[in-house]
Amino acid sequence: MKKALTIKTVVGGALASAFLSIAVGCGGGGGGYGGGGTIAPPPASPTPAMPTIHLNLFGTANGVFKDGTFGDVTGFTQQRHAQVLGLPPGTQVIITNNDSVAHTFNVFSAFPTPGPQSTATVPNGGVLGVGYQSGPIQPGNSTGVLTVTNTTGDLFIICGIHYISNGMRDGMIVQVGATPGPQATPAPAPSGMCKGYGC
Ligand SMILES: [Cu+2]
Repeated sequence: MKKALTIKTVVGGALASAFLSIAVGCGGGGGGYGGGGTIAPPPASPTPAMPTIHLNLFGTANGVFKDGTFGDVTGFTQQRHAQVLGLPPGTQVIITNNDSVAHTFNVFSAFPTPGPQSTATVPNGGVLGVGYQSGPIQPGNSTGVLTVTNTTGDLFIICGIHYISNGMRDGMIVQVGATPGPQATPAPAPSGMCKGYGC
């Protein structure tokens, strides 16, 4: 108010009145420019997205990551390209198939002997731990919300459809504070030719 009144003495007239009304409109909070218009509300705090495991084997952005513990892993990521998964125990998570064909997510305590792998659905009580089997997840579909096992350690993941044919397998580290591992470096696709998830 004080500032606006000072302006009035200098400028005078209708213009000063406009300044004065702005100052009043702002509640006298220090004046300043840009007042009188719509005050933008603070941005809504973004809702943290639920951790998501993406299935992608045939998309060109997938790649193969060579991991010291799990060997060559491919087809699974929490980011863009193939990587070892890392999740804290008890985390709620979903698995989404971002690929163009169906995949499964089968969990073991060690990689199984390659053979005819199961595509059966074993919900395991909604616990993403040893014994869980998603059954075929169609392209674009997701599982319901799963809870990562409370048992810490390494889990071994395969796709029951592409384990033998394409080596579609991964590791999943369950530890407090665990985060996903380094990502594969896919062969660069010709400009504009990258297809599928992670491009
Ligand atoms: Cu698969």
